[in-house]
Amino acid sequence: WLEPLSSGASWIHGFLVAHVDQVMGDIAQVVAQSPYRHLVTPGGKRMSVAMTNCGSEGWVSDRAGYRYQAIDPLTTQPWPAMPVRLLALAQQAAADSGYQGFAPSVCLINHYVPGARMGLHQDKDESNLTAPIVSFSLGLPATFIWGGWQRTGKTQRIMLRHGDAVVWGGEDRLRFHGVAPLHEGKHAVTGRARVNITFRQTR
Ligand code: MD3
Ligand code: FE
Repeated sequence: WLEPLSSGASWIHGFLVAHVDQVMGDIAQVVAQSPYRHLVTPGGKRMSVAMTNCGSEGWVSDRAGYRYQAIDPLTTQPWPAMPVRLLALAQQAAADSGYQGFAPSVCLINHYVPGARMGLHQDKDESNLTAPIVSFSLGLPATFIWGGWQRTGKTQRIMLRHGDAVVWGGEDRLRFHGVAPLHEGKHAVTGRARVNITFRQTR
């Protein structure tokens, strides 16, 4: 079911449940071609979350900064294409939340093991900040933290579970957000891990 979180954000509980095998298969194909890797922040810190991408561009970070680029720096080849069924699911989640015509070029895949976390940040590397971001969660549950438009201030927490989709657009697109350290656990589908997929339209 669809739960509005704010004026521009919706949480679709269990959106992926009927599609988990397909989505896990699509992710396995991407990871076989462009493996998960721990990126380094511009400040030189290794991120605890491992990442890869599919689509015509991917998000990368290194000492030079954060950016989107068409070539995977690890393989020096283009990122794997976005699987058509994954794209269709992302567009369905966006449309269900009131965002028609969502055309993501990027699918960023985040892999968390227990202890991995994502500090409070804004997603603002996209030149188009009017398109929403669609996120899919698989495997172990995680505490997602969302705040306001400044780093300091009140935050709210929701537990994102296996199969959930969240769509962030409108005024909520630039909220600060992060993920608390993943708790120890074992999930029937992902094992000792959480996978989060975000779909982004950069232009
Ligand atoms: C709220 N990922 O990759 S997804 C990220 O669970 C990221 O891996 C988290 O934040 C994860 O940048 C959260 C949910 C999400 C994604 C983008 C947002 C929430 C958002 C952009 C604006 C506001
Ligand atoms: Fe983010």
